[in-house]
Amino acid sequence: MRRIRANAIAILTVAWILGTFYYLWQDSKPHTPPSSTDSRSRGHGGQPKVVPGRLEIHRDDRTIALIVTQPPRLDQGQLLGGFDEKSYLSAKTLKPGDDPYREHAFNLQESDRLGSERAIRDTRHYRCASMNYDVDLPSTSIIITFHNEARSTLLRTIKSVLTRTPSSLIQEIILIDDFSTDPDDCQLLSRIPKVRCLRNGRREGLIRSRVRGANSASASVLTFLDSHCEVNTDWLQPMLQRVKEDHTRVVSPIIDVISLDNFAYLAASADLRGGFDWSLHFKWEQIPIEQKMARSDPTQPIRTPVIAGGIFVMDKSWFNHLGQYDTHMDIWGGENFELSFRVWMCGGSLEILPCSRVGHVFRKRHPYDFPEGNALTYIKNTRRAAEVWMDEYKQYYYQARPSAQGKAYGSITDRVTLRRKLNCKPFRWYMENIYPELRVPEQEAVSSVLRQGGLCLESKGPEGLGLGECRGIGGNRPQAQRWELIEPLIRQHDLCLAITAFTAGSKVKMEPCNSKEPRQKWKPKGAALQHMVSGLCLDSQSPTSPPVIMQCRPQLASQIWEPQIIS
Ligand code: LR7
Ligand code: MN
Repeated sequence: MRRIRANAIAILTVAWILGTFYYLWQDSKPHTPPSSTDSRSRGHGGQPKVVPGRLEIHRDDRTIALIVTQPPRLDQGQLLGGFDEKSYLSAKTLKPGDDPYREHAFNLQESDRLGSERAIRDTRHYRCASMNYDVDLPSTSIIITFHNEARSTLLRTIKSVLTRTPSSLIQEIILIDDFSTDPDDCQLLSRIPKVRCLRNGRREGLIRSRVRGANSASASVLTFLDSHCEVNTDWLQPMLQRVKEDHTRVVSPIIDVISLDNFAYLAASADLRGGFDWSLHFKWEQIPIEQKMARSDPTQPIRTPVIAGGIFVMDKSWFNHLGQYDTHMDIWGGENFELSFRVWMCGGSLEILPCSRVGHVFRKRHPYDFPEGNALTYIKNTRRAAEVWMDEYKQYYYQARPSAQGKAYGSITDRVTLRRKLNCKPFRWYMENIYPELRVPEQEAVSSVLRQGGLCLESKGPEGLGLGECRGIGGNRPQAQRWELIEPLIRQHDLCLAITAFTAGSKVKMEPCNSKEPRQKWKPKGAALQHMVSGLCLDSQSPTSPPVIMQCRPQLASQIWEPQIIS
């Protein structure tokens, strides 16, 4: 009896101990997150998504789900390898009494004070935080070109990338030192794991530097950054996702503002896109109102006519297929128009992704020299873009920037050949479909006579044309000798000068105006008038027979037409 009691007590004790252990074990076991209230931890298959480098703490009290995602605490040694951050930064500091803006056109003292890393506000729309991205996004080569960048801004750019990007997405960071004064600015940074440094043997400018970086990149996707940026939370995934889905998309983030005075990180408006005026001056502009109304989802991409140029992601083979950049552009400027026109006109698209945010220090002046001068370089680069891509619309560029006329811009044969080879659409298509908001300037009709020696071009009969003795003076000219020159048309009332065939010797006659009719398109070529499509020039032949088109010989008296403006 006693034995039985003792056994029972022993069994109960063991059961109690086991029960206690089971209870404690249950409590410490990780709980699965609830399925109904939160989707951010879910992948496509409904399984909880494993986000690399992220710690998720889930507390499930059956009614609410609290999920806290924290940036990974990265070990500095692991992050920076053999790179000695302190000595890199302290080797160059502002001397007391020095102007902190002099060298970099931003407040160097403030930048240095911030150090290599800092917390910044997540400036995205709150809905962006619950976006899902593929777990198998491609990795990317990040290309940063710089000329005499401040060490603190350059290092902050790199560290923000390393700390705010899942490391599996970074194939490498390629720095191109565009012949900065101190090679160590770049060289020392190559001790950081994944960072490579290429130094130019002479100053090339950002365009050729980026091409060099792209050529040495080993990933299938390229990511370009300026050398004074700070990337924000999840900046890269939205861009890689869009490019992965369609390799012809070229995507950029919303570019936040880092104050050049106090380095405050400020959110930029999410309603802007890239635009320009006819002088090829880049500007941010409001999304057209109809598009704004149609945007029900603030995380949707924004189509943009042009990109700012410095911060974008592009598939590497698409970049190569489209002809990289125009490497005859120097130092700075214009390449963003050239790339943007090319992408749109040759079958791709440009977008700004609101869920991607990158801060950039905007400056008011260039802190570096332009070997050929700032203005001449900008004119050369934009003139190349206009000559290759803008077709007849380039006249508005020249109208807005008269000083560009006659300035050297080198040979564009290669780029014109590229455009033909890629079978790109005309600029008119770009104007009508991508940037219809850009208005062409009001054409003021200029009335003039077209004089050749003592004779003037005049209309004769319903369609005929010939030369007649110049009659009348000032505004008092006969109607038959009064021409309105509205490029590309040469007009008299509603009739226009047109060729009859595209071959040399063809007659020229008058017919109802239509600015899209190729037979009616003319442009001045020196003192001659050239038919735009055939390339032949208006030739008076002889005073008695009607004018024809002939091989251009602008010195030839029968091809010289002096316009004299009449009131
Ligand atoms: O000779 C040079 N070599 C270089 O490597 C001159 C410059 N650079 C580097 C420079 O260190 C910097 O990293 O090129 C980059 C751009 O030069 P910035 O920062 O002096 O000029 P920016 O910020 O005004 O440049 C904007 O316009 C340029 C036109 O050529 C480029 O497209 C830049 O990439 C572009 N920057 C951005 O789009 C960031 C957002 C600013 C805006 C709008
Ligand atoms: Mn910049």
